Amino acid sequence: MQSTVASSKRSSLPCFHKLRSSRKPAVLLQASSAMSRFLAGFNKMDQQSTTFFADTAPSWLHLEDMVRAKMSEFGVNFWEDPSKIAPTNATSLIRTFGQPESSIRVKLYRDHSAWCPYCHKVWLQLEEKKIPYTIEKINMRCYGDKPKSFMSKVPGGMLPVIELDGRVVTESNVIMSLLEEKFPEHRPLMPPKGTRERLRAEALMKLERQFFSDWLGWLCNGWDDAGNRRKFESTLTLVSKEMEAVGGGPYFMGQDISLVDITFTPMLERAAASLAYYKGYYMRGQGRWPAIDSPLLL
Ligand SMILES: N[C@@H](CCC(=O)N[C@@H](CS)C(=O)NCC(=O)O)C(=O)O
Repeated sequence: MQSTVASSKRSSLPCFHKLRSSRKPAVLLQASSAMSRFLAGFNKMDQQSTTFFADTAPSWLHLEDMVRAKMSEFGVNFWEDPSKIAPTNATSLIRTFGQPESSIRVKLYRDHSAWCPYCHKVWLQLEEKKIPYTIEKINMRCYGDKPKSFMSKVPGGMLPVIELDGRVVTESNVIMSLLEEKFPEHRPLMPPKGTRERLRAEALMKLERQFFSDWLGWLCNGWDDAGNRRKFESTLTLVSKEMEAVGGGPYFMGQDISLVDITFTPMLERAAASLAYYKGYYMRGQGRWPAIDSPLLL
């Protein structure tokens, strides 16, 4: 097998050099010797049918080049201060967007594993608007009791929650409207009140609830599978058409991202994954809903 671990040049990346050590961990050595024994036996049994394969995973050096290319694409240095400057990731606990920490007014309580789609919406909004914030991760109930300090603030225990200037706010839609209202200088994500665009954006938010209900109506029910699937597909057709309705998209409101996209994205993403897993159904890539196939919706 071709080795893909580049060991000649020492990595300048923090942590990466540990992975490049030429010594394989014991578990890998055991696995590779078991594999040799297996292949030897396999070879003896049937010389003709032995299959060799190449390891096509990119080398560490190639991965490093890919990271560098992304850094210049985003215009940021991921290694400088990952939690503050780089694009967010599931381990970020503070996001300042280059502002002083003393300017942070928002604290987001979200679930540990980034499962909760409602937390995901608020998270996307904070990122898109570049509002500085800190994060406290709270476990979902299925992992046990939530911390007392959290329950004393939010007796219902539901996520997401934000603290804005120390005030506790629950319910994702309430939180999102409040963030729009309190941070108007940070990229507005809703059209102004009283406009036709605003009415359309509000109607699309209702369509998201319809999509959510038809997705779960199919996913979670064993009865009338064909009927529930048809209902889901007809709502998905509506969603896809709306995504292209203004100048062909790519966003619901046209060229710019809005709260409508932020509201739909966590649900579309989870619908695509869960239907593939539980129903063997591929929502994306059918060519039937071009907007849903868009690379913007990863
Ligand atoms: N209507 C609420 C729904 C939030 C919700 O359902 N949150 C779930 C997680 S997805 C939750 O906190 N469940 C409690 C738990 O499992 O710990 C909102 O929009 O914020």
